[in-house]
Amino acid sequence: MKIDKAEVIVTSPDRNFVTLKLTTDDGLTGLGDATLNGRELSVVSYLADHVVPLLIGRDAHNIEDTWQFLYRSAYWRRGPVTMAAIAAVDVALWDLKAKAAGMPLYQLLGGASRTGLLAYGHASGKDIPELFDSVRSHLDQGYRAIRIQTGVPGLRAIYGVASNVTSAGNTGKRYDHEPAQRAPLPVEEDWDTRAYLTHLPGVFEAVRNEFGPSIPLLHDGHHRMTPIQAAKLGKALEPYDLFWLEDCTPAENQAALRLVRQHTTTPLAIGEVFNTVWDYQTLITEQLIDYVRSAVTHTGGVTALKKILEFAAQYQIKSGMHGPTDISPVGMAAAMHLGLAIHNFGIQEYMKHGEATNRVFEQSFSWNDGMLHPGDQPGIGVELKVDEAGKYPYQTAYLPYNRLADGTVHDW
Ligand code: GCO
Ligand code: MG
Repeated sequence: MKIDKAEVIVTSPDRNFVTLKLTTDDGLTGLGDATLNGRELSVVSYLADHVVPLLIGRDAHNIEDTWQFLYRSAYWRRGPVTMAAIAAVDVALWDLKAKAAGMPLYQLLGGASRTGLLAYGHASGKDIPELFDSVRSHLDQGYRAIRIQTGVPGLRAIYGVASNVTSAGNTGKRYDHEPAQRAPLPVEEDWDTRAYLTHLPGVFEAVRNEFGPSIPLLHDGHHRMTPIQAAKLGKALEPYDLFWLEDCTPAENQAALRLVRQHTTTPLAIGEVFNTVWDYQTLITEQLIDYVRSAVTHTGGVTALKKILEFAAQYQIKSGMHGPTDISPVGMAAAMHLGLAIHNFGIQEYMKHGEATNRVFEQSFSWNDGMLHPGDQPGIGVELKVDEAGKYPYQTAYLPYNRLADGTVHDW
């Protein structure tokens, strides 16, 4: 099974997606997601200019060897662009191998360890009534676990708050800035950590009073706090029994989590911007986190993320794979197969893609009663409709960024 053709396909149905499509000499095709939100074209160039020429003629069965070859031979290791490119090759090869075997990918990863994957969705509102409507709409859609984000009094649009609650979760247009702003410059938002820390515990109190103690609730701090602020927030949220507090501090300083951990029993999730096991070394070995947030798409593919999650399992740390709409249906499918197979699955983030995206990517996963299942098609179960994809050319898009009241740029 030799690789005959490798194409990098860019399409922008609801937002930009980068997909690698491999075709073998026996006519099988495999897909991998290489979407790096807001920096998509760097991965396109990395793949098309530097990786595609290396793939032609290679044995598609040798996944581990290809992974090691792409990682080690480049000399310049790690980084989001490199690891997204390697991830795309890796997932496309797993898709091919599973198709060749006539099995869904999860079977090759050890078979199913569960019947389905608990998923969480994103509820948000500029104020509490709007947030409650959004929570209700997510419960109606079947979600059994819900992330809670709200506006903060005195601040304009902020991270994670949808502009149109009724459409959240089914159009792909979740927030004011989603899809990543299709504009030549990034949108500026404002931020005030003190106002946020004062406001948030009351929001969780209100949600628990309205919706009861049993529903798992999550929150994303999006890297905005210092370690001591994060420790304070974790402690303040303890009465509301969160499933997790995500990205409470900028994740590149692993040692910062020691301080947070000493002060709170609120479970911690980190890692959507990480790209190798080295980003987790201290966090895992010192048990400073409870959930690994890495996506297959940004962490070198199934091959690499499976190893990270097996390492984490030795420390009773579970998976909580990143799954916003900027992970394409190809990346989501790969995550579902991996999540079904590993022992230490925790939860899967799941935001529904828009209709145009679903027309471009034909999918076979199921969503029933708050649980995801990748389906039983051979491979990962996603096919790219090239004609549909061609209708949506790339559009310049940026994520927003934020500044404090005095104009200082803050963490995004
Ligand atoms: C999440 C994330 C996303 C990111 C986005 C950036 O927890 O889902 O924080 O909303 O902001 O993926 O590309
Ligand atoms: Mg996040």
